[in-house]
Amino acid sequence: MSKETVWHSTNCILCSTNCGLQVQIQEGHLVKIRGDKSNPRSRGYTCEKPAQLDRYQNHADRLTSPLRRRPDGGFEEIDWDTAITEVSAKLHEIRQKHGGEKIMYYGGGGQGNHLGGAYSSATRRALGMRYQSNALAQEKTGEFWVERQMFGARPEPDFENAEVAVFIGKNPWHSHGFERARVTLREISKDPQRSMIVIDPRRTETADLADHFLQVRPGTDAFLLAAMLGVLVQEDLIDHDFLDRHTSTFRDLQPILQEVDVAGYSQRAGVDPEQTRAAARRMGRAASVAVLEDLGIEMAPHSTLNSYLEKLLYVLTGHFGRPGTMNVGTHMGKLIGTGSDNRRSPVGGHRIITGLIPCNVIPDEILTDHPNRFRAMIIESGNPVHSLADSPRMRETLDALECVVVIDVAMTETARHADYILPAASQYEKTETTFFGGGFPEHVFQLRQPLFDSMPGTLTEPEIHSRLCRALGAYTDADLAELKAAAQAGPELFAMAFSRILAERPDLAAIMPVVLYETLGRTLPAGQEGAALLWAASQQLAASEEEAVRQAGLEGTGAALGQTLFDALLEHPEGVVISKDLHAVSFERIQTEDGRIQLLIPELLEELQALATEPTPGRDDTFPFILAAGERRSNTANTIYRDPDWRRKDPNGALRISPQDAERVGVTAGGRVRISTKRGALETVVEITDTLQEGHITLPNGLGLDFPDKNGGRSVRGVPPNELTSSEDRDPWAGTPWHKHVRAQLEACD
Ligand SMILES: Nc1nc2c(c(=O)[nH]1)N[C@H]1C(S)=C(S)[C@@H](COP(=O)(O)OP(=O)(O)OC[C@H]3O[C@@H](n4cnc5c(=O)[nH]c(N)nc54)[C@H](O)[C@@H]3O)O[C@H]1N2
Ligand SMILES: Nc1nc2c(c(=O)[nH]1)N[C@H]1C(S)=C(S)[C@@H](COP(=O)(O)OP(=O)(O)OC[C@H]3O[C@@H](n4cnc5c(=O)[nH]c(N)nc54)[C@H](O)[C@@H]3O)O[C@H]1N2
Ligand code: SF4
Ligand SMILES: [Mo]
Repeated sequence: MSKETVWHSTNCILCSTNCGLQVQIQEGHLVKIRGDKSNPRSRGYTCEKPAQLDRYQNHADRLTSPLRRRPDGGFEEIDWDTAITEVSAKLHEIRQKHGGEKIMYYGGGGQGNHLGGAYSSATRRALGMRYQSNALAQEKTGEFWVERQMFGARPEPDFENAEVAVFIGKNPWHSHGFERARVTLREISKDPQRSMIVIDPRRTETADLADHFLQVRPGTDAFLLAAMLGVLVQEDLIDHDFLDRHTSTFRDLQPILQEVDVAGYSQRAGVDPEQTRAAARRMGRAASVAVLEDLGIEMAPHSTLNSYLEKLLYVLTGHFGRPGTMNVGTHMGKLIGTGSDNRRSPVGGHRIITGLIPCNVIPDEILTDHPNRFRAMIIESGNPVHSLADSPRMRETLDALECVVVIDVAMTETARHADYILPAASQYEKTETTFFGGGFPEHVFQLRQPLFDSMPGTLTEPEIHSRLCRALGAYTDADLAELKAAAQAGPELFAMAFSRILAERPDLAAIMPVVLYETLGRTLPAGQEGAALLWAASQQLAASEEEAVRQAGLEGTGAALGQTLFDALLEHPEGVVISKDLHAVSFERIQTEDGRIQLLIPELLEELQALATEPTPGRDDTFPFILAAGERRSNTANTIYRDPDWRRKDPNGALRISPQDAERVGVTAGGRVRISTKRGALETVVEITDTLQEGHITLPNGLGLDFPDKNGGRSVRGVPPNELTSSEDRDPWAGTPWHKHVRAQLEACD
């Protein structure tokens, strides 16, 4: 077979579902792309977006040399030795002057690349860094905070087997968030025995398939969810037996929900109370319910409270620990940044959740003369200037730092503000993986193999971090000599030497990923050295979940089982079932103090009770519209595709508006409007749609990237949403932004 017709297994990196792909490659290009039927999780499924993945792999703004900022503001190419020497010297100097904790880490992985972030922990330890953040701290930290208190774990929905599927502020038709989303949505929609409940202000593609579509008024979900809980309690649709066995404080929660004014709260949310009742009854009477919340409630007022109420919905009805409900799976390694943490941010004292500083307060932690302010940042696989609230202020923030180091594959809006840019090999040029949820009861894990050699001038993140650690003096060849020899001698000897040496040498334990890379990694096939870290993750999973791993058909005990698992990952780039659970194990994985689900979060109960007296917002004549700034559409993929030509339909990412509003503003389809908020103003084209309610307008996410155009210059197509958002509009508990609820004004342009 000639090389051109070989199908290679890999996966899609455009969203956290990470569907398996098969691709054919030719001269550095991805030329054919299809779903991978041998991937045990996605089983051949894909959406329309990966067809264009060659635009990620090859484009005009790929970085191919380390760059250093010149005094005049431009960049100059430097060689890697110079880059590593200067970056490590500069960061070391900042550590000497201000302390390592004044260097902040941002990013560490996007939708498909988490090995870089895992390896960066070595560099962070070598520099004495203590603080980090990433995009999760502008969406999921409120939910994490709630889950940690209620379960000490992160339950995941089983829609494939659910009788009732509930989506709250989530449009899985476009954004996915679970495997084979469209297949499952269609199946539920077609089956008269099953139902779908969608809570969304816009009649989305998912809402069109729903049996119960609650078209909530933007930002009022807390009222609607409280009303649904009210129905459950007031009509006694509660699973008392479940609550008796797995919780202990329902009697304290019950009177609060008993008092909820179901009709009043529904009306406040713009929903007919009978619809609220019907949806709650459907949940209460179903044999199985699975629920998924997402940005529509996480990036809106009461965001953390919303997450709490959403979880109460399925707990009070006992939909946990069974097929078709919510379950707790195994984990391979840790999702980046999920360290347990009660710390506060060093300047503003903001709550740090799962180890992450809220994204929205990063500028406040830097743009100040407070002695604890951050002085430098390493930004890896993240584009905060574009993706975090208030882009103008993010630019000012980066410019205020003494040193910004960016590790990315592309010249991004963020990289433009760096002092040093270190170009990374792309996700198809190195071994890579993701630690996003792998499924339940079967957990599928996929370790991709490189499809291409690294683009000349680039290095993989494991190599970059290893070189930085060496330059910082964190290890020498002599330190690693014994482990290197053990790695050559075979897996058993390596496993023994590794445990012994890391126990004796805390300095090496601190940079464990790099130690593995330089020892075990060097014995792996070329391009796969970075997989070495998964050896440790495999050993850890085999030790902590031996039964579940063996149930997946992997053989051995102790370190031998870990080795079998690791070998399976290397041998099966299409993905491997790494553990298989019985549903009841979900209860054992609850990690609260008494092992029961905690129903009470006092701070949030106070916020819930305060809804009763929350004033209805008055009309805002300056900014009468509610803008959802960042909607997932079939042609958005965060900022992973930078080349705007990948969008054939709706190339400019139109602003969506209802027919009534369009008429009032005086704009017709394809016409232009000026959209302004308290933060900024920009012009864009409009799309008129009856899926939106009056007063609600939406802009896509990921638009407005700076890219070379056909005239040899550079241009920006579409609206970069965060030119319009403000960092102070955020949740009081988790600091998550209210991007779905930006007050705005529109004027027609001629
Ligand atoms: N096509 C595509 N898919 C993606 C991505 C992408 O860029 N493009 N990005 C991925 C990422 S990083 C994420 S986090 C997920 C996000 O996935 P989603 O959260 O599903 O995406 P959004 O479209 O941002 O928001 C979801 C819904 O919230 C609704 N909404 C707005 N305001 C409110 C409100 O006040 N209440 C309620 N109940 N709903 C509201 C919107 O109408 C929208 O339908 O998508 C992932 N998948
Ligand atoms: N207003 C508004 N803002 C939003 C949202 C919204 O709905 N509204 N959505 C938010 C959400 S949910 C998210 S998740 C964020 C996403 O925003 P970010 O986390 O900032 O980033 P991504 O666009 O996913 O891309 C991450 C970066 O990784 C780089 N990259 C790709 N592959 C590699 C690699 O192999 N190595 C390295 N080192 N870099 C690589 C890409 O070039 C890109 O710069 O945006 C958020 N911003
Ligand atoms: S659902 Fe997500 S991972 Fe799957 S093909 Fe579409 S964009 Fe890629
Ligand atoms: Mo996200």
